[in-house]
Amino acid sequence: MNFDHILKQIKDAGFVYLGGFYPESHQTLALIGNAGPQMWQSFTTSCDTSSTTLDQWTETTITCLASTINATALFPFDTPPHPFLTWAQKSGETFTSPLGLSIHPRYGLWHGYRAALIFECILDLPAVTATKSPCDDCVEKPCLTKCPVNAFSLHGYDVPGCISHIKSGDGADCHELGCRARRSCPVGHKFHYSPQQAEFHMAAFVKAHG
Ligand code: B12
Ligand code: SF4
Ligand code: SF4
Repeated sequence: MNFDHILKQIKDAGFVYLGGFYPESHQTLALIGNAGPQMWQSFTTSCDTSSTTLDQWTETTITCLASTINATALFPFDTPPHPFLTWAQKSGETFTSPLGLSIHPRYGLWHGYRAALIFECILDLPAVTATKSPCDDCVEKPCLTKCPVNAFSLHGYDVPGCISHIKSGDGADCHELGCRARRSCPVGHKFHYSPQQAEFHMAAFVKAHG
């Protein structure tokens, strides 16, 4: 099957291609996810978001997509977790940012993985977008200084500190517009999540880990 045809099916379903590689000599793995408003629009217009979670919608939508292109889908919310960020690094399409999140040369930190599609054949994957990380030329690294509670440090990511800030009155900014450290990154500005999408992800994060 031609990969351009697969890319079109991925796009028509509201997702973007985020990189790929060959895990075995007869296998292709393609990462797909959200960047830009399309996935959020598809999700919010195609189901009742008060009774269907984003993960439920993702599983239904991508399982259907996978069956039309002869792929098997693995999800970031499967347990135990698949190493999506290690796969992202292997693809060469994205890089590890100082925050731990992956950074894409075009979308910046504003992308998430929704599935890995496994094909039992070798497909001609698109060439990688860039060979070096945007972080290499970012002298000031604002992402490391803009968190109001210094949740990102050499000791890793302070999840309880982050969550208690988001839940406090002072954390309304992070809660309503998304992580301030992430928003300070100059790459991929036009792909920032809308306030509705940012608040949705933050509320889900606090509910799951708070
Ligand atoms: C557990 C988990 C968390 C945990 C721990 C993260 C961690 N230290 O690894 C917690 C709850 C803290 C977390 C938080 C967030 N997460 Co999270 N998380 C996961 C999950 C479900 C599993 C990760 C895992 O254990 N993998 C197994 C290990 C063995 O493999 P690996 O992932 O390849 O290992 C790499 C990571 O651990 C990474 N890493 C190391 N330190 C950190 C720190 C952070 C903050 C992150 C995100 C990664 C990271 O380095 C390893 C080598 O590359 C993944 C989905 C997935 N299946 O990958 C999402 C995932 C990593 N999370 C993601 C996101 C977006 C977030 C949040 C931004 C959520 C939000 N608010 O929207 C926050 C980050 C902070 C913030 N202030 O907003 C995205 C990252 C997308 C991207 N562009 O990189 C993922 C891939 C989910 C997705 N659907 O895209 N997350
Ligand atoms: S602010 Fe700079 S160092 Fe931080 S993620 Fe963005 S480009 Fe990378
Ligand atoms: S959400 Fe807010 S408190 Fe949490 S890491 Fe980001 S900037 Fe810091």
